[in-house]
Amino acid sequence: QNTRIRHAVLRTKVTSAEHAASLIAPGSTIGMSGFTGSGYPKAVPIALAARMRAAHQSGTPFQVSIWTGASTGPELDGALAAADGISLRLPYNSDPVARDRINRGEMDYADLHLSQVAPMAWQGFLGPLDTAVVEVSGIRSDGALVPSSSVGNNKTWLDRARQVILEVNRWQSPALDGMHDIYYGTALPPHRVPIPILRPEDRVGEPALRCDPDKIVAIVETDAPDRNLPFAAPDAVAQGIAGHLMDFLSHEVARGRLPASLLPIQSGVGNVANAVLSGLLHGPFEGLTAYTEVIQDGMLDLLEAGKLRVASATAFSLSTGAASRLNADMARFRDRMILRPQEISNHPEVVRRLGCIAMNGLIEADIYGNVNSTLVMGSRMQNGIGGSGDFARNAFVSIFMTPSTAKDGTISAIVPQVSHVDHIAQDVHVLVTEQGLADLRGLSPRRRSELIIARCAHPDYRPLLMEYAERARHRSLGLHAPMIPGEGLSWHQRFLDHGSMLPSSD
Ligand code: 0RQ
Repeated sequence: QNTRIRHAVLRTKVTSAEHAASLIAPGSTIGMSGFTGSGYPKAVPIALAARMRAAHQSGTPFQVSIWTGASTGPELDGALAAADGISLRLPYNSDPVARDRINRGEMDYADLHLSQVAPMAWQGFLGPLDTAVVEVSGIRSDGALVPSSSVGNNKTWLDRARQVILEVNRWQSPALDGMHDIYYGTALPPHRVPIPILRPEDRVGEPALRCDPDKIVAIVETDAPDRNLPFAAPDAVAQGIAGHLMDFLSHEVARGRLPASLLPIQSGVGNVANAVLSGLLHGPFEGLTAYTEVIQDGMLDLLEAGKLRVASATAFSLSTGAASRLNADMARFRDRMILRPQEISNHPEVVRRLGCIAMNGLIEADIYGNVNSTLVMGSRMQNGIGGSGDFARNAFVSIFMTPSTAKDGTISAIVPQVSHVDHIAQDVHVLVTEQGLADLRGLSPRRRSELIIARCAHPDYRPLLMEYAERARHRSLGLHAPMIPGEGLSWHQRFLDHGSMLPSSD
């Protein structure tokens, strides 16, 4: 008795990963599940990569376009990129093998706002979607699909694809059933209506995904964990950033600009984000809520401690330990967590209505507060813009945070001019490093630059920035946002030429 596949006809479609992969044609476009290493297919992409390698050995080209939710795992992006099997990838990637290929110019990559991918697919200009390959945790007797540890763009892939391949992963907790909220009310203009989410806990859709059983051409059973990364305890720099942020939030509450339970938080992943969440764990705020992209270890801790009332997201992004803790206790957490499609978890309308406190990382910021989140030295893709733009533009308070230097101090995260802009100064309300916090709201560019240099820059770079700003004040064409065009990117050039943004002492 297969307890995960409870639909009799669909049970007859269970097959091997190799057979499922053989149904995918070269040159096709595939919508895969997966978001921040959760809920991505783990068997079919590997079998597809093997087919590609065999084809390449016999001199036959075999590449496909891959659309996902966000980052996946080595079994998907890693395997397909290593097989030179991806012609175009969208919308977000953190896989090192795929990243190298993107930066060597061997693979096209379209870096899109995560909330816009599904609407763009519906608009049609991305082209037709041939196949959906989606991991689910089970199939109900009526054929509805119970999502797994991420929802991402799965609803759209299942609706749009000509054929559907499912992976049913037994590793995922059966108690996930009932946690998700799949909203089917989206439409293209002129038929759009308001998204009826008024609070982070609102459920406005259905717990499972609809899919026409006739479109399902293969079902592969798996039993494999998500790409759960080991947990690194926050370092001193991350704790410093978290400390400044906690002071800022307390100050805002004291001034009556934020309620005592704050507003729904959105927080990225990684060392700094985890330190902030652990700051909240030990901080004074109670009855918190999250309207965010991912539920990471720190959020789970906050839920367990009763500090976080409810968390809405589109995916989990957990360490191995936290994933087993959650899987063992899913039924207890289920009512306080909601996973939604990413066009809803990141929807600008909802983010603006709820008044999220957005907290995102960055690569570099300039002295006026423009932020580069994606391109190292203006050209080397790190990951992608992800959901940072969805949240930053629409947040109640948009906070960007970073260590003040990178690569052992040879790079300043605060530069005269960013080498690429993802977030314009208007979308950056607060900038924070371990050095301090700059509240930029309502300030003119010149005042912003004074504050950013004084509060956020590393002491090794602060005098250089002050000196640049001073010279710009004398040589600039206009004095609204003083700049010296030929010098703005000279720090990046110095790093590329000499391996450091610091001027050499000889
Ligand atoms: O490199 O991996 O080689 O060590 O960039 O940097 O400091 O570990 O910080 O993990 O928070 O990532 C912007 C990339 C920051 C991330 C970014 C190098 C640094 C290191 C990572 P290594 P850190 P983080 C919410 C919204 C866009 C997506 C987003 C990101 C690596 O936050 O992808 O916000 N953001 N989504 O050494 C050269 C610089 C550098 C630099 C850092 N100035 N120059 N290298 N690095 N600054 C996401 C969710 O909710 C899921």
